[in-house]
Amino acid sequence: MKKIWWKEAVVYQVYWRSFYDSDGDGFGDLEGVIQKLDHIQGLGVDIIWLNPVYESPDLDNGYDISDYEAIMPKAGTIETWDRLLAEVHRRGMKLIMDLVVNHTSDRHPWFVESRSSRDNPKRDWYIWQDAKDGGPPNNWRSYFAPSAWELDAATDQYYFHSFAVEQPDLNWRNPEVREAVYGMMKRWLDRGIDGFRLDAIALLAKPDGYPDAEKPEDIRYLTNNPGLHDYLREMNARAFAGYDIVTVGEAAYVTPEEGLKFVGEDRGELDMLFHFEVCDEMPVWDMLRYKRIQRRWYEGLWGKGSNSQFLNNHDHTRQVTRYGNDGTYRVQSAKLLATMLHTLPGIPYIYQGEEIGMTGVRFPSIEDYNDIAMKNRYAEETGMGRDPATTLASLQPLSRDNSRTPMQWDDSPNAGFTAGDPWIKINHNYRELNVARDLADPDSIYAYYRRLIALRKENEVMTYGEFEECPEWAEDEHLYVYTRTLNDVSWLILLNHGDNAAELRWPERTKGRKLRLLLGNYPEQVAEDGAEVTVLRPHEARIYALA
Ligand code: ISL
Repeated sequence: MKKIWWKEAVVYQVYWRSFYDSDGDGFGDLEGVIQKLDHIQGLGVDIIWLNPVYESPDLDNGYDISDYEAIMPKAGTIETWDRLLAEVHRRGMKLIMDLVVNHTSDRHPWFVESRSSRDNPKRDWYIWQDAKDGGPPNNWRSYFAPSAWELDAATDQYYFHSFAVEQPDLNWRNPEVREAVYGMMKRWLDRGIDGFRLDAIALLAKPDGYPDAEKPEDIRYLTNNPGLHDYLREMNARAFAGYDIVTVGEAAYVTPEEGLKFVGEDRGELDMLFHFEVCDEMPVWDMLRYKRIQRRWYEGLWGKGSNSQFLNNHDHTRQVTRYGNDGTYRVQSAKLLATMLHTLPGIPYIYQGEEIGMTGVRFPSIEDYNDIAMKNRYAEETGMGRDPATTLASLQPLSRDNSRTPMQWDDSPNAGFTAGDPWIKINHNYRELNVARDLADPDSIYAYYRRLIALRKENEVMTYGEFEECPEWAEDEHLYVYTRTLNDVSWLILLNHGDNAAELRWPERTKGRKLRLLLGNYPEQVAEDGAEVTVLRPHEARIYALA
């Protein structure tokens, strides 16, 4: 069977504006990414996911595109971009581009035309509706604003936006829109990229007639609507066919069964899902519950469609802070979470900085924050009279800026990220938490990620192995214990997500078998011969080969 290259891959996400600033303007840039490719390649990763670099007013950090085929000047030029692609390929890695086709910037020429008059030829490229009862056409919220509708006084109609007012949704019902998007995609593919990460792709279809929502706060009505998969099948046929690429769809709120509609190998839609629940707070046991819910994918659907494994990205706060322990056990916790993500079925995604255990932040003032989602919510809530300090405190843990602070390269000023004034504050812990420090330590988080990724390259069981949970984990909700099996190779993974030691009865299936420790996140290992139980230390992870 012809191997599919991306199934055995590890992905590294580059949020370029916070990666490395080569010209001292305070923003990371494409030249900076080029200069730091050795760091990425040093991990052993295969694919780089580059967040949007297209021309944009940059209100949502590039997710408000005003020209799909020009590079944002603060990121660099198309010539720099071409050099980045060549350098990535020269190192044997692949580059996938983040692409936003659910909406554009309100300054995209398409929207400027569309809003200019009701009979403009591009009017129907966006979603316009008359007022209802003197107000918005329905009661929908958007992700970033109290209403998903904005009145355009000049033409006395409302336009629809799933996110910020400045991000009007394209009207995917319009074949002209679809054709324009497919043509643009093919021009990028013809430049030699290796695929796309498709932003908010589950939102392309909207409910017919735009009916009121029973619960406007429960924003799921914006996603997974009828017609979506018709668009994705057409996109695959019209844009992706014929290219040896990988397409990754970002989709919140999909169950494993729904997920298979996007990426089932017989569906002709996308290759891989980048899925998550958008929860206000998802403590570690909820995250474990979610990973266990995904079990239906691993046990029933795995092999029929591909999935990602991640816990943080540029939207979701640092995993060691949100789901682990970013204090006493930060190093063990970072390694534990990585062990889970790299041993569960799925393609692991590493978000820049995760490989050194970077943590979330708490800035003292709303002025220190950049995230439009957070700032809009802060304005909305304080505008309704909520105490500003209480509002700030409630929004800080989930601010997307938690994961957007600049990469911490070393303990020099600004963590070696910029010689200028950084666009967002550096995390204060950079002096003791940085790449240089990890590179000098054979037991660092970075070194552990290298060993994990090397294990994957040497052992197909991590990619293709059958997954089976060991019921013994249920003795403590912070435990997670499972096996991966491929032919005669069987691995046992033990994880303790708690701050306390946890006793685990050796799983039945280990009886009479030899255990060989392949990788653990504690230097010293305890003797295990013949014992009935083992004690997992706080945030301890172990990968055993069963002989
Ligand atoms: O993080 C979320 C809400 O706070 C998610 O709902 C997220 O905004 C949504 O799933 C889509 O995210 C993507 O599209 C957004 C952009 O702001 C995000 O950075 C991007 O990942 C609009 O383009």
